[in-house]
Amino acid sequence: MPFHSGFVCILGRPNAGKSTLLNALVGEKLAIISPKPQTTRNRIQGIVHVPKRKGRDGGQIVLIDTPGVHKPDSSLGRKMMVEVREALEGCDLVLVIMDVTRKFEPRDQFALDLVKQSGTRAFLILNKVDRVREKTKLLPLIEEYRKLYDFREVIPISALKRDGLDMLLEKVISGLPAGPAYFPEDQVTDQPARFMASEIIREQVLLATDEEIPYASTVIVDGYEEGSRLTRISATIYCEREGQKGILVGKRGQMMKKIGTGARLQIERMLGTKVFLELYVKVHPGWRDSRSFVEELDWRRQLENVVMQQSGHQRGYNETSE
Ligand SMILES: Nc1nc2c(ncn2[C@@H]2O[C@H](COP(=O)(O)OP(=O)(O)O)[C@@H](O)[C@H]2O)c(=O)[nH]1
Ligand SMILES: [Mg+2]
Repeated sequence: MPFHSGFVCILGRPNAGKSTLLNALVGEKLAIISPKPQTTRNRIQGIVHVPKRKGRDGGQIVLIDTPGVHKPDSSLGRKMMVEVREALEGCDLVLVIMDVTRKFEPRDQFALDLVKQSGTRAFLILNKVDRVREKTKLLPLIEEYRKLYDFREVIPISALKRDGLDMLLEKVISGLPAGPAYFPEDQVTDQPARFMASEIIREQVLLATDEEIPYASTVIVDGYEEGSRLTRISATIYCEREGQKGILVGKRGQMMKKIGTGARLQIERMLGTKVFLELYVKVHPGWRDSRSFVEELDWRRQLENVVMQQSGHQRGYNETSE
């Protein structure tokens, strides 16, 4: 039996459950989750190793979680949509995920249009079926969606309760071409631990704050020293206004303490070491509209810069040694 592999992109509007599905299929928490829309800001690659079973081929799915499809109104929003388009490019299959507790809206059409433009094969994933008591209610919904796009499969699931995921994996694997394993068996993501730490801190900010703060906040890890027993991390939470900073710091630093403790425990679990976490809060007015700052937040870009600096350094050395 052949080994199947390929790139599979999860697409859908904000809050449909894309990141919950990625984490459930990979079996590890790679993407942060919150009830607030636009939690995911960059594309996240998770690797699902599917063992061969009776009646099912084995394979490797490189799953790509994306920011929610929306009409952007800031540099950050535009960058998020670039991430969506880059994820769609060159993937073998798209999982269009819809929240069955919500009505079809123009925003959903926008997601479908993106798939149409890409011309990629797509499955329709109806998520949150745990919230629907009578499953027969799904039938008219399925009919309606089938008219909108020629989906190869329609699969009802609950990402949260892990219902229907075996069926989904089976269909995805058989929908992928025969191919090699792209990643070693013990690897579940390509995200650097340093970036995942900043996301874990951002998740604590999202969970602990309300109104504008979740959207106006971002996190950059400034220092990261991993040891065998202790990892030292210093990070800055950026917000847009003094008032937001006041709330993030809290009375006598209470809020900072809450965010810091919550994040530290999770980072310790991820790394398997003790963590010493130092947090700062800074105001950066209008950062969401600063293209250069938004680019700075992109870990792929950060890595490129490191490589460029290193090769620049190398050139300098060669020139003087000649
Ligand atoms: N009831 C229910 N809630 C879900 C399910 N999947 C996701 N959620 C919730 O929906 C919210 C958004 O989930 P998230 O994965 O961050 O959505 P994303 O914006 O599409 O990545 C969170 O509060 C999740 O707990 C599901 O299958 N059932
Ligand atoms: Mg998400």
